[in-house]
Amino acid sequence: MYTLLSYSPTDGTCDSRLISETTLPATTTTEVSTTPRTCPPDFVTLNGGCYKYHQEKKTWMEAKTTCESESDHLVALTSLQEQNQIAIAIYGIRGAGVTFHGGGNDMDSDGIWEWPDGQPFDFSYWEGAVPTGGCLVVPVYPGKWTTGNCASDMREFMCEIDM
Ligand SMILES: [Ca+2]
Repeated sequence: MYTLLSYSPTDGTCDSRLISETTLPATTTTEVSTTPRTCPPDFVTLNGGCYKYHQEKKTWMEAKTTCESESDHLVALTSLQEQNQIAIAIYGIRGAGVTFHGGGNDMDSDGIWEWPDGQPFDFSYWEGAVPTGGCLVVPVYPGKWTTGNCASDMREFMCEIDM
């Protein structure tokens, strides 16, 4: 016997039921789709990427865990276009003065910034010199990036699914 769990992020319900081994298919097939992936219903599509903004505040470390459980990672803003699209979108939702966690961090080596999806950190939008230590703080448009404490600063955050 197996327990089948299904969780619905839209209404928060969780359904579990036992299914018998005999109901499982004897063989599985993998279908290769030629149509583009689509974003899950609670994510928004922007320029080919999938994003979900969380207005509840968490530490960067907690936000990282949340994003990894429901998507790929905390948002990685790897171009000026992506940075501005996201910052303008959040300004539209939350208004001026809001900051949120982005995925950039230099935990492995102080001053060497990395994105959680492994993309090169060759675009940046720092307010001033490249900072040392901390986790990326993204302000709504048109603000520039700063850093905050990864373990204690509570902020809203954005998750991203790579497409
Ligand atoms: Ca990205």
